[in-house]
Amino acid sequence: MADLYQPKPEHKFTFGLWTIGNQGRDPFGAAVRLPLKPTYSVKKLSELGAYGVNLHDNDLIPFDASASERDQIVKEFKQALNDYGMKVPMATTNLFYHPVFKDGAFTSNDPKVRAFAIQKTMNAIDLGAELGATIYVFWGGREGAEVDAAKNGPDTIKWNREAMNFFTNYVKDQGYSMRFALEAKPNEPRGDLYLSTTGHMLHFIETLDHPEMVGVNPEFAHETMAGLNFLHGVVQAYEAGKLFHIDLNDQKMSRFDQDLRFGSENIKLAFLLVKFLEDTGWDGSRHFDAHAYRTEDEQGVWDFAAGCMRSYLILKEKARRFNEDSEIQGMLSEIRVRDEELEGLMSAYSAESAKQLRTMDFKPDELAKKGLQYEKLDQLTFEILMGVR
Ligand code: GLT
Ligand code: MN
Ligand code: MN
Repeated sequence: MADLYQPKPEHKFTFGLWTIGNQGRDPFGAAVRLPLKPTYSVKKLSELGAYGVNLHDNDLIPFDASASERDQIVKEFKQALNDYGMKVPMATTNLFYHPVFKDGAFTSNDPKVRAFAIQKTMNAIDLGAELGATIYVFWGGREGAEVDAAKNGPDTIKWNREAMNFFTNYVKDQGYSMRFALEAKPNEPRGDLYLSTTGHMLHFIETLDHPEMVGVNPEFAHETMAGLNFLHGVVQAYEAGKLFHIDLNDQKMSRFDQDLRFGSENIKLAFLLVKFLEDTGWDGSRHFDAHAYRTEDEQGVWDFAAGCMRSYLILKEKARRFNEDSEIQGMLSEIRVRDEELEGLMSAYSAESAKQLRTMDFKPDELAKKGLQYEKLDQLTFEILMGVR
């Protein structure tokens, strides 16, 4: 029997160059691993069964590279993509590392810094388009504050909006087929970040010139840091037609951004997420935005990458079992009660439906007596996950 859990390109697993390239630096300690050459990462990830890699401009091209150095690097990288059959479905801009962005990029108080951020992003969009990326992520790592008195709050929203409008129009002008995915985070590296959750982003998008070009890139760790249920954010984005990309990883609640291996902490939520993506036929990348523990050497990095993909496939197989479990499905059809007549009345207001609803006797005390069997459903879910079912 073929190994069900062997990742293949058709599964659309992707990694950021910055994820496997993470050298294990943290605020208290230096790098523990050597940098990886992007072309080498492409080769290694393709051997593990990945579909592609995603990148920031500076994951590939050093900040201060000359035009000819840039062209040479891009040429070699494209050759590696071609040699190993790997794609670059998503690209993004590093607007957080260089000290010039210490007070933000698009929301810096200094118009020169904001203009430089726009210039840098146009170049990075060109790079993404050249590599074939159709999704462009915006994560505003430095768009935030420690001292709120320093900025006129509404300006930060307006500057962010103007930047997004600038880029959607730029992409249209260039004729690129590219859509944007906005990624929220509540804090870190700034004390507080603006547009801090997927929910904030979903509203912000509706205020843009071309909202149809812009969706979200929810990240498991970031919503969890905010104390939120990641699945709920993903579901809301999906229902709004705004789930353009997804950052899979794991995270303990109320901690710094841990970016843990997918499935390593909250197994049940990871399962429900995989089940949701698979049940809805998500056809985008399964992108892992995580990194190996600081304890690891290079082999540990590849163990980490293989683990993310294998865990996803294991959870996908569990989702199949859940969907084919007749006891569970029987319970679900009882739990998810349907009533065509009532649902018709509630689905749209009319004077007539209001009148009818007013005259009905719902017997709330009777309704309240019904047990819902969620204890049993949750136990059966656990048993599926533990492999005893
Ligand atoms: C950075 C951040 C991630 C973002 C990446 C895209 S960079 O590693 O922690 O969550 O998705 O800018
Ligand atoms: Mn992310
Ligand atoms: Mn993160």
